[in-house]
Amino acid sequence: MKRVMTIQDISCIGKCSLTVALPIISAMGIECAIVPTAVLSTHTMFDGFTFRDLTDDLDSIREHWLKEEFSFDAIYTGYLGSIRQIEIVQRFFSSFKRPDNYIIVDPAMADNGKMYAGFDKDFALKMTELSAYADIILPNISEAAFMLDIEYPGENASIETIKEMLLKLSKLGSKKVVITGVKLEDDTFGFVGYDNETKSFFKYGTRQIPMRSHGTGDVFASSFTGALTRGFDIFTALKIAADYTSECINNSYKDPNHVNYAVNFEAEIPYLLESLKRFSQ
Ligand code: PXL
Repeated sequence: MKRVMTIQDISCIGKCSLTVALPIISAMGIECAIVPTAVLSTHTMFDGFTFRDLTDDLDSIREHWLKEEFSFDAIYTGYLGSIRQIEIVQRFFSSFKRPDNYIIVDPAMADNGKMYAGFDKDFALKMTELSAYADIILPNISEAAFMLDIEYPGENASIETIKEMLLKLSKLGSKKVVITGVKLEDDTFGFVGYDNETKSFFKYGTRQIPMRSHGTGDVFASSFTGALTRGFDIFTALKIAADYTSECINNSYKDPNHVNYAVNFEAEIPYLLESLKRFSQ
């Protein structure tokens, strides 16, 4: 059985980070080893959330895993709480990177041009440093702008602007760069990427649904990590993730009782599993 390590927080209520990554990756038939970086009562969009920092536990988890000689087919990082945590994550990468496994960095730190609570420019620059170790990075438009320290071009940024950002991001060192949450020319909504090895752009869109929600980046990154680990090539894995994320948003859009802080990703897990079958034929 394949095994993925994911390093991010537990938001007890919020349907993001580990409460998204663990069920999605497990449902895809992959063992999901977790490194919880913090425990929050909710994600940071609620007022008054609690935050228990687990930074001091992280190196001992890493050292124990090294001693046990655990090995991972992918390492996927999401929301990290501090610069110190990013430094520890770099040590996880050095300890567990293999020539044949993937490092996926989702620099989860901003949306709609604004950083999440508690982050600043120095944090963004440290996240930029982390991305140099990654095989694939998955920023949204806001995160890409913060990583490059440029003005946020807005959610309706043109494809030309997105491509310029991709080229700049690719210079940071990761093999593939993918900007998510992009409105494409044909009125679809999806991702645009750049392959630093073949020097080519790629993109894919699904129908636009007039709803934005929290946690969709985590749904995308988790299902992408799962599909990649299941053996799909990078572009197919990105497509599987984009289709699934779009179904989750649509499910919530149609459901008058959906919670206002995340999408119904649980209800669409059967769709995701069907999609794995469909793409493997
Ligand atoms: O979905 C990204 C995310 C993860 N973890 C925490 C968050 C957010 C987004 O707000 O607050 C704690």
